[in-house]
Amino acid sequence: MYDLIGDIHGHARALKALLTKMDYQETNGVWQHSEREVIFLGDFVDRGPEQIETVQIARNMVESGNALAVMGNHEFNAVAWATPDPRNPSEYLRPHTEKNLKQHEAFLDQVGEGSRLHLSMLEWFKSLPLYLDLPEFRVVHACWHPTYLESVKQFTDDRNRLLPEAWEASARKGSEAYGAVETLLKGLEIPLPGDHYFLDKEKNKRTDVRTKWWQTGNLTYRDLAMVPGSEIEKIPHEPVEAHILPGYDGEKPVFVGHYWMKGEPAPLSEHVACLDYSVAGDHGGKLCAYQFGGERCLSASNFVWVHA
Ligand SMILES: [Mn+2]
Repeated sequence: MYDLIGDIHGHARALKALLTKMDYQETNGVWQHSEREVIFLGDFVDRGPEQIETVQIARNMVESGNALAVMGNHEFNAVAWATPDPRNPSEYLRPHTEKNLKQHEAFLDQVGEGSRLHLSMLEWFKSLPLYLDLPEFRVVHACWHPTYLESVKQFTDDRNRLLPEAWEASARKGSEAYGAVETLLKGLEIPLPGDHYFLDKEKNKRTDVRTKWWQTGNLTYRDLAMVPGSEIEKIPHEPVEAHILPGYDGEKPVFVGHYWMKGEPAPLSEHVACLDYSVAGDHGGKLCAYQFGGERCLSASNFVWVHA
């Protein structure tokens, strides 16, 4: 059986505490459990103080068969940051803007930009699948979206890993690959009607909102928007057309990270759970796991966490 772990963002101390709490032990440099395996939901890097150790713990577990992992948007961005743009040789697939540098600087400092360790970590990031569809549940960093999952197949191999030749298109705004990867790893964003906008965590002005994509029924923009609490009043109560959200079929549970949740961990619905509880947040969040025991309906009592 599996223990699923949410976004770590360089908080190796919290990761070790959480593994210990779930009875994993470090033996010969690898954290392991005699009966259980971990599934990491991505976002190992950026923000936190021990990013190298975090990647090493997760990678050792994956490479020794003690864990599986999917790619987070921060791993995708790390690869795109370091990959020259074939169309503009002096540029990179992820532009080296002030804003992007600020988001990635802690990792680059800790790993040493261009070092052997850096290149080795990028190789591992590239090897991570975009999603897992296991017999009993599904895993994706941000959004399980049937249309985009279908369209991403032409850009991935038989283990759901982005093909080497698909990275360029995946980073090129407007392409089919970009739309698919963006939705799976960053969630389903929709434009606000009229000239509405809000400010994100970094105080950047945004005209697209992240959605609670798993919801169904008659919803307004405010119902489905995932924005900082102080901004919610800026989102209008105008109805959203029903076809915009994919909903979720509930065939089996799906686990995601990505959404910087707060408060007491609990499932989002019977079949959907987010395990990102903001361990790297400014006000000290939690690193959260879900101990899966084969259940069809997710239970709040299976969440485990440690404080940052
Ligand atoms: Mn994320």
